[in-house]
Order: sequence, then structure tokens, then C-alpha cells
Amino acid sequence: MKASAKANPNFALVKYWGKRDEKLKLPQNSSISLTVSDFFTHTTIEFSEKYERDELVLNKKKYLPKNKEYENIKEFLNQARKISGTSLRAKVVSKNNFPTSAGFASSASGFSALATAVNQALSLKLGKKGLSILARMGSGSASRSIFSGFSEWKKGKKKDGSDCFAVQLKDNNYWNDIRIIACIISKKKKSIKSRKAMRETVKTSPMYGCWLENIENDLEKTRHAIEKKDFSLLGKTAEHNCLKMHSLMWTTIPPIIYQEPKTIEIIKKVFEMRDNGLECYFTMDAGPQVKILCLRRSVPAIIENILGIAKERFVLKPGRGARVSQNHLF
Ligand code: 2P0
Repeated sequence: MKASAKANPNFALVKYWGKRDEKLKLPQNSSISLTVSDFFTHTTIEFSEKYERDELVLNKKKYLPKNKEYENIKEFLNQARKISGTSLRAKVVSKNNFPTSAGFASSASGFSALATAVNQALSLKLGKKGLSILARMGSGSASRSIFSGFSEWKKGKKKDGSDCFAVQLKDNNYWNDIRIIACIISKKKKSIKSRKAMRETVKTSPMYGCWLENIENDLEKTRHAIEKKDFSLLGKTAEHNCLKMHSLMWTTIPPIIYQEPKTIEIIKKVFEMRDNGLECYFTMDAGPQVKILCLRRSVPAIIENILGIAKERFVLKPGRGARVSQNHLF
């Protein structure tokens, strides 16, 4: 009853921001993302009678009951125990090879890896759809990291969330030339977690209705851009969607502003590069980091342009979906 899994984060091109059900993590809108290469979470879980309560070690740090991360994971394991009919407690050890909680979607890779490991350890026999639903119950965006490459998380209509899961649009080999340059602006933990931030936004931003009215248009354009490999349409739509999401945050009461001065510097640099004929677009999530979307041929010139602003950068490609690993962490 021990298993390990690895999963990569995904970056949303059309964002998820706001829930219709907090407990089941059902979103207000569908979203589309790209699972990326290189960054991953590696997780091992063991269910056994030898554990009196769930044990959790994340990035070498032990977490105890009453801590938020601990309770989140315990709640997730309770859902899995319910499906399998076991009452066994578990030990979970997990680590990321990238900065945690700074806007690099660590909860997406984290819960996607955990769902995959739990499926294996408890022999739940869930297929991709079931895994996506299980991962979603840990963290909404994790539903998308089950899949490689481009995926769409369908918001569904049902109250029980049974029609709310991600589907693969195109795998990681489909569009080899796409690159995301992930720029690290700050490694500080974020000021407000996305879960709370999106709740506040839905409650207080006067722009929220407008976000929902326009989202289908962004989804349609993005699906079309992926299908036609139309990079300009993909980038323009993703950048605009990101700005709309952050406008929601800025107009939340009190405002939620994840950007740091260097975030804005990179955004302006992206505009400047585009004006100079170097095609690239940006997207940002719940943190100060900026992800620059571009095609492979533009990477060296873009790096040259941002050298002085973002000291640490990672050039990522479309990446793999969640997978079982034979390598155990304990
Ligand atoms: C996304 N984000 O689509 C959006 C864009 C951040 C900005 O999904 O409460 O960790 O666990 O469902 O998935 C981050 O939120 O939130 C997120 P929960 P999650 O990628």
C-alpha cells in the first residue's frame, strides 16, 4: 500500500478564478492550461496500520494537525478513504524541485501527484477522468495537471461535481515549438493564498459578472489557436485573459495586488520586445512571477532582453502528465 508519483505544474492560458462550490472545488468557469516540463512534485504515500494518524512531510518540513496544509491534505485523504472504504492512516512525503507557493502552481502538481499516488496505493483503479476529479478535490487547478500538454478543465453543471474534470486537448508532443520562460521575481511566500483571494474576489469585485460574460469567448479563441497552432492568437488571448483576472483582483475589496515593481518592468519589456518585432506575450498567476510565452526561435533574444530584470529564469516546454514512479521517497 505504498506508491509514488510525479506530476508537473500547469500554467493557465484561460484562468480559473472563483468557485461555485468551495468544498468540492467546483469552478465558476472552465479554464485551459499548458502542463510544463522540468518542474515537478515527487510524492510517496503509504497507508498502513503502523500510522496512528496521518503524517505529512513537505519539502523536508514536518506538518502537524491544525496546520492548514496538514488539514487540507487530511481532508483530501479522507475523500480517498471514502472511495476505497479504508480507514487506514497514511504517511505522505512530498517535494518540489521548484519554489513552492510563489505562483508556480505547486498545488496543481502537488495534488495531481498525490491523487496519482493514492490511486496506485489504494488500487482505486481510477482512469484519467476519475483521477482528474480526485485531484480537483485537493486543488482545482490540479485537475489539469493529470494531463500532458494542453488541457481544458470543464466547469460542469452538476452539484456533485461528477461532470467537472479536465480533458486533454493536445499532448506534449503536439506543439514542440512553444516555450514558457518562467521568470522568478521573488521567492517570498505569497501575501494571500489563491483560495482566499478568489473567494474575496467573487464576493466583492464589481467586475466579476463581466469576467464570466467574456470567458466563453476566450476559451473558444484559445481552443481554436491551439487547433490551428496560431501562436499570435494564443498569446494575445492568454495575455488579455490574465490582465482581466488581475483586474478582478485589483478591484477586490480590499485589493489583491501580487505584482512587484519588477513584475511591471518585465511586462513593459514584453510590450517593448513586441514593438520591436520579437513576438512574445506574458501571463501571471497568483504571485509576482511572470511567465513569457514565446516560440523556440525567440528564446535567446528574449533572455538577452530580460537579463537585467529577472536574475533567475527557466525555459519550459510542454510537459508530461502525472505518472506513477517506482522511486520511493521513504
Ligand atoms: C489557474 N490559479 O487557473 C488560476 C490562475 C491561480 C491564478 O488555479 O482553491 O490552487 O486549491 O482550487 O487551484 C490557483 O488556485 O486553488 C489557480 P484551489 P488553486 O491556474
